[in-house]
Amino acid sequence: MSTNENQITQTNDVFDTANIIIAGITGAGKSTLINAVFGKDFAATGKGKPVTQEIKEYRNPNVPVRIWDSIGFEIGNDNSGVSKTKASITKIKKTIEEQASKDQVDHIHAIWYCINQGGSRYQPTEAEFVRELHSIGVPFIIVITQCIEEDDEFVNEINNLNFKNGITDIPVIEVLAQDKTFRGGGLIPSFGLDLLVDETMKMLPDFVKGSFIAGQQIKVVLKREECESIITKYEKMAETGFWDKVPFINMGVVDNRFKKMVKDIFAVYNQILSEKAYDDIIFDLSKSWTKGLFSWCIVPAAFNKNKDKLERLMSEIEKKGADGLELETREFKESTRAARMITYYGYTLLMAIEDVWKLIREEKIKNIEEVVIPQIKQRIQYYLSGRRRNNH
Ligand SMILES: Nc1nc2c(ncn2[C@@H]2O[C@H](COP(=O)(O)OP(=O)(O)OP(=O)(O)O)[C@@H](O)[C@H]2O)c(=O)[nH]1
Ligand SMILES: [Mg+2]
Repeated sequence: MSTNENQITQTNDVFDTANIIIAGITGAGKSTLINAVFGKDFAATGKGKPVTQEIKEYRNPNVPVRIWDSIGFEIGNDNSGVSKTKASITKIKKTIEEQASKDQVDHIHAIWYCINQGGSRYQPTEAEFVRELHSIGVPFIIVITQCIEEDDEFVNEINNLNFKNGITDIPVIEVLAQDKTFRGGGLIPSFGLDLLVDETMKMLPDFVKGSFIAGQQIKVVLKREECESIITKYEKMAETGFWDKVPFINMGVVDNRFKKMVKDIFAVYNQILSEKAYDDIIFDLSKSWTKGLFSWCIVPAAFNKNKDKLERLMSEIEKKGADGLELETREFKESTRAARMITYYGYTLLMAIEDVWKLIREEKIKNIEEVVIPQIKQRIQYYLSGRRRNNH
């Protein structure tokens, strides 16, 4: 059991990282963007003065991505007419060169250049800056940040200036990294991050694509929402008479619809497994039966015996997002019991997949049934065992 946990930690230690430079003037929203894409607290945010004059490298032991944030980045001339643009370019170039002199996994793999939609327009000096950096050959994306609306005119302006400079291959992506609230109570929900993730994926070298997928949180959130709606769908079906009696042995064998839920969840992760692999996973999920965990569904008297354990497990899952798992009433209808089981097993599977997914490399996904599934099965056992340690 604990070997598995060690394995997962070790896998993470040897992860190649996807390395990205984020450039853009103070207040553009770089830190906000980094945190939105790679997880909260990845970079410190705050209005005002740059913290240092140098480029700052962010690492996080749990995220296989490294970010170089160009703090103190400036364009234009200073009071005495000296080009700040040049100094900024020099700093960023230096970082790229330094990294390029190291291992391939240390190279800078992409540049996100941020421009605040509400700030100044795209100026020739800025276009010049972009041209200089783009010419180094590192994949380059312009991110229009803090967008309160889609502004085609602004996008065209950028494309036109770039075109004049002979650049036709820089994607321009409009993003609102964080919901924007207004004093009157209005709210614009964040948008565009999924597009930024997609565009970046297209441009990254293959060997760090897996790290980037694992590190970014956007598609994970999208995947989770999709899986939750799948679980809810099956839960609703169960509640409205999906089974005419609560199945008390292997649910997948009893009812193909349960297997279909498992298949649907894996499909969200772009995985189609062999029938045997689904059966194995369902068998593992059903092991909680033999431990008496769900025997109360059939024998209500067993409810009292297992109530504490069940409540603990259910509240654990509730924290992860499942709703309405109250165990107050002892007079569940069979359909309600079936629905609770669906939710419980659905979330157990989802949590196990998520744990493993964020730590695996792309080449391992290619070997899903031999390498990934055993790890997922071990995580299922871990969650079903009810012996959760507070180590993360
Ligand atoms: N609601 C909302 N606020 C944002 C967004 N992006 C930036 N902000 C706000 O704009 C301010 C500046 O954002 P930062 O992310 O700190 O900007 P930065 O580019 O990292 O700035 P420096 O670190 O000074 O270079 C902060 O108050 C953020 O909360 C966004 O997508 N949505
Ligand atoms: Mg910042």
